[in-house]
Amino acid sequence: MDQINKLKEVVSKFIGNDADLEIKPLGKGHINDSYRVASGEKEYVLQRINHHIFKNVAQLQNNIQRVTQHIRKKLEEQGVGDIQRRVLTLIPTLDGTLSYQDNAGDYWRVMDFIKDSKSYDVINPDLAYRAGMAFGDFQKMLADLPGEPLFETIPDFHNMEARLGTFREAVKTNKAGRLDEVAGLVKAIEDRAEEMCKAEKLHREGKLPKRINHCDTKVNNILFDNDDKVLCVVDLDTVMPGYVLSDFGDFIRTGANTGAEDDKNLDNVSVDLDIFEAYAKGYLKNAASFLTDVEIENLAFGAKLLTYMQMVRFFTDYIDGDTYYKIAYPEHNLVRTEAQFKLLKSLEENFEKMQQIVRKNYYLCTALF
Ligand code: GN1
Ligand code: MG
Repeated sequence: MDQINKLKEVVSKFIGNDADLEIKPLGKGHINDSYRVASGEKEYVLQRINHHIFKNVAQLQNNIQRVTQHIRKKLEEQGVGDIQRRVLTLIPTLDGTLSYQDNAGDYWRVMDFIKDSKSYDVINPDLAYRAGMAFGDFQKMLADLPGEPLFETIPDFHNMEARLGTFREAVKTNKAGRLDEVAGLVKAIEDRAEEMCKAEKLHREGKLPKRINHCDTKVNNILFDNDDKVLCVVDLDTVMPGYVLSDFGDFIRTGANTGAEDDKNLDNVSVDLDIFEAYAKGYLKNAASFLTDVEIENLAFGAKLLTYMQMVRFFTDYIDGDTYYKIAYPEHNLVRTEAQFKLLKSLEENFEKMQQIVRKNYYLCTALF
């Protein structure tokens, strides 16, 4: 069966048969495969869930259902209009399950497509301010999610100690025989390893809490409407307990980078402090009321940590022979590693300035309480 017919058959498990379905590839995620599906006036997103990475699809989908239903309830209570564009809606299969497994063993899900929406890979301070408010609000809305803790869809996902453990294993094994050319990067990672495990240490000492985090706050995971107002936060696969500094940091890593995540020209890559400040201001506006002093003091550190963590993850995948991230060309993971390293150095150079920006904006917010 050709691919389109295969996709049509999958869609039929969710919405029944429609001979005139239109299906097109969508987005640029590194993990799942996404498609935009049109059935008459109705539009959907179809995704093949990467179950090599998300090993328990039922629990993953259950997390997303709980999170989106809780947010929907909050929005209804606040009297917000246009709710179908303000939070994701999962479409169950005709049998009532939240995902469908095909004969090949692949897992699929369908969501409503959010109409008249767009995302950005490059933003300005005004959009960053809005995105900051949106992620602050997201954490705030989920702070009182009832029931048991969310399932960890990828165990130790943002745990730096665990990531370094995997990295050191990869270095030891040198599976793809690529280590010789990249010894400088191994040293750069080891030189910073102790500092970067600070969050895990603070957590063990009872000084840094885990809250419900998005864990993939890339700039393009926020949808805006045609007037650039935030509609909603998407890509909820990794919503799970984590440190707020890590959500803060991942946005800065992607949204406040003057270059691309995989920029080949390292001169393009540095931190944009105007975007940093705008995001911090928006985020603190909604989050300052529930954050502890230790969390505030470590937000700017989060930007360094998440950039370092991404450098370690891309580099580990390069050393392993590219088994995790989708790549567009053979050196892609190495190029990504170098680009993250360049950003990390820029964040290190600007660290004191970032600390001052966070402190100033926190002070301004709390003065209003
Ligand atoms: C992956 O596929 P995407 O772009 O949503 C990854 C993130 C990384 C990101 C790097 C489950 O996210 O953690 O930060 O690539 N997601 C997973 O661009 O590993
Ligand atoms: Mg993702």
